[in-house]
Amino acid sequence: MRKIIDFTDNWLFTKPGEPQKSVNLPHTWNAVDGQDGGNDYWRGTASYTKLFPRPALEPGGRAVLEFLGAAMTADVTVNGKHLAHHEGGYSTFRVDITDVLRDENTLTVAVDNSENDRIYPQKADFTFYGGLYRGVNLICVPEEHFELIKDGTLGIFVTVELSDDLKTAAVKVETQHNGSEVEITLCGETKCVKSGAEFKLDNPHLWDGTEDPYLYTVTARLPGGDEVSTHFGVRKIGFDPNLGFLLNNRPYPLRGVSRHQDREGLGNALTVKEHREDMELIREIGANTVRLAHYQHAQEFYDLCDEYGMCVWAEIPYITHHMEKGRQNTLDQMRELITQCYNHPSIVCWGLSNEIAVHGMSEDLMENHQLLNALCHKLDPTRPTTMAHAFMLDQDSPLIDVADIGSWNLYFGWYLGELEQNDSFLDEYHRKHPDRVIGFSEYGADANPRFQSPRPESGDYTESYQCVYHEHLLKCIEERPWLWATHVWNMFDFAADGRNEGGKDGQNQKGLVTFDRKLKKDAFYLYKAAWNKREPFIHICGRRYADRAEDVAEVKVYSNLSPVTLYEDGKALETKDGRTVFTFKVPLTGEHMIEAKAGEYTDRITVRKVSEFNMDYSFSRKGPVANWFDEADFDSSCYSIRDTMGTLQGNPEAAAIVNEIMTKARASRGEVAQSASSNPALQKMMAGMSFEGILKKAGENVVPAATVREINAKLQKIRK
Ligand code: GCB
Repeated sequence: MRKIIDFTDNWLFTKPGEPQKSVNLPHTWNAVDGQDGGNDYWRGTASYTKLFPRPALEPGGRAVLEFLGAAMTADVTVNGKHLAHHEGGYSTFRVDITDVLRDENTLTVAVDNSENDRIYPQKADFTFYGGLYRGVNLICVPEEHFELIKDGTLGIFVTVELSDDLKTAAVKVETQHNGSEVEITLCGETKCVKSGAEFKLDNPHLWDGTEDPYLYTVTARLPGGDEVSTHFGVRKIGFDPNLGFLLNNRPYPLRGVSRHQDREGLGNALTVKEHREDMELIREIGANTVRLAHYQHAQEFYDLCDEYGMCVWAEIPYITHHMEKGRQNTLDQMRELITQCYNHPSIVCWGLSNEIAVHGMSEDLMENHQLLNALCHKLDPTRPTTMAHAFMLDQDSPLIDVADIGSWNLYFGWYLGELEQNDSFLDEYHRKHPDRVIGFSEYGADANPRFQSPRPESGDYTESYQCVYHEHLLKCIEERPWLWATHVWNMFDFAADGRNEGGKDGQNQKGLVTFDRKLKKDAFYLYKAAWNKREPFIHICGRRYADRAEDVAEVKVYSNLSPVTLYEDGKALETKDGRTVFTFKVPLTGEHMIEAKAGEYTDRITVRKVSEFNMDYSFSRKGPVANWFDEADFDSSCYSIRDTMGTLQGNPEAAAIVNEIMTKARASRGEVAQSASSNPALQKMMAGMSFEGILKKAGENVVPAATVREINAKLQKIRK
């Protein structure tokens, strides 16, 4: 019999310069400083020590320690003997300690998250927590047992081949063990074989996404009593340049979110409770896919994805910056990811890398990708490989062809450019590469729910702009069913120690839900209205925006119902038919109760008319920027600041005016403007931006309003 002893409690934790303390797992030493951009978090080597008695073993039995996640590097010592060194903070690894056991044992794990040039990730927009942050077990197995050590394997692999008509499935079960035969049982049928068996299922119950994620269980048993089991799903996945993703032969556009695993106050040291809560929120929004970024997540989470029918993009942390010395580590992390996650029906692809070419291409980088890609195909011929590309990557780059399918991270309308450029980028790319399977792996905008605006602008960190942004992006993805998957960046705010912006230190606030999971931002309800078909609801946006200086306020309602009626102080203002987003104009005079109703569902907020904009709502504490050119009417037969850079550059006279001001602006700001000259993708992106947008982003300090007026007056004199 296999015995699993939980090693959660009673560890002695030693961090240099601090008194020893006792801790329980899961544990990270960066639970607090990892989310505080003001103080750099601690990266170094700390150790965990645990005393334990000799476990009872059958004659010839083995005792194996299981580490579910040690970030980022671990050295395992038992009774003074160094037994293992493991690199990579996100995968399971196991260490056989049988030969050094005594009656009383001392286990020490030195865990290191310090900077180096070999182990991924080293440069990325998230905190690299250190610690034994998942859990540790001692597994005791009989002499004859399933493999435990090799790449953290479970010792059982299931591969399903489903016939084209979905009527029959061949289920191949392979096992790894040191015995001479094994009994494999599936659906009441037991086969006694050397290591692998094939079962046939007629009319199998399919694993069919969120609607019906049916799971089968297969068990393997050795005569000596060791036993393993795994669940699996019977499903067919397909990827088509025009139809997008197919599940069980039908188009099934994957629409969902990305998830980082950490949480406020806990860092990455989570329990099943937190994983379940995250899954509940992802289910509430109605997503059918999760990108588990940017590394291997806890097995519990992949299990939840299997259980609830989420299709998963799984990846390793080969991100942002290619390291010449990191090749072996990418291969190791990928081998472990695939070995440990192979049986999860939820996983539909393996992500090789994320925005890896942003610091430039090299032969070594290409070779690294080719090796990774070949490794994935060797270990798993059933799933395609993918990559997440930054928009700056040359669309003809040979890197794109390495993976089977691809995906773009686009932030037009947030970091750069106009919202519409997301649409045009994807359309042009699709047109130019009709044979490529294209996804949209990241898009998002930061929002601190404290900040609100009647005039939302890109870069203002308001909850209001996040809504404007996602309303556009939702439409963009709805109109493009050929996108095999789309993932909002991100479902949850997460720790990014390098950041200090938008009123919070050390956080990326692109989440639809806050870092503590307590507040669902308005944009959460936008997606819920579009995607959640199970739970009728209605939501009024702007509940944190109580003081309003406008005479007539815009009130937006998100709902999966229609029609929606808006009431002010009990009086019906208007009823609207529609889908997802319902926008109303509400006159304000004092304090008002605003109520929205659809059938029996209702939501209400209170707003107050105030004379001046409440500066607490503004991150910059300047209030919403009212530019004269927002309201102005320009002669459209002549050039104006409203034209795109590309249009303006097309006329030599207009170009001269624009270039003069851009040269000046470049001197004070504009990394983008500078690098644009050498990067065609950036040049193209700039050409699609309106001059007005660029001037707004540059701000008053760089180009004063009077100068903008002057430039515009000059442009308006040039006929198109
Ligand atoms: C990206 C990265 C992701 C960042 C995100 C952002 O492209 O892949 O790791 O967090 O952008 O918010 O800037």
